[in-house]
Amino acid sequence: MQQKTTGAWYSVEYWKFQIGDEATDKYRLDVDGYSGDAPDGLQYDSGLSQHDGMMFSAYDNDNDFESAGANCADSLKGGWWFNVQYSADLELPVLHRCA
Ligand SMILES: [Ca+2]
Ligand SMILES: [Ca+2]
Repeated sequence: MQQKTTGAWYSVEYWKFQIGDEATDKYRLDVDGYSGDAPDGLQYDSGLSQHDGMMFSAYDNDNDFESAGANCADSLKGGWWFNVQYSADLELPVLHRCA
């Protein structure tokens, strides 16, 4: 990935990157391992920003863990393996409010 402000390139490699099926697993993300010079945005922490193990959410398919009922994919205008209130992406450490 390329950082917008500096133009510098960074990379990340996972030794496991697996997506579950739609019918029974809602495209659940399973990543393991990490190496590279970009932040590990998918396994950022073990709490609210953890994407590993999450199901995929879209604007019309709320599979996140946000308990108040908000749909992270709808409020943030994009599909992702959202967790609870905050969400990291591959360009971490930017954190987004979900609801
Ligand atoms: Ca995993
Ligand atoms: Ca939700």
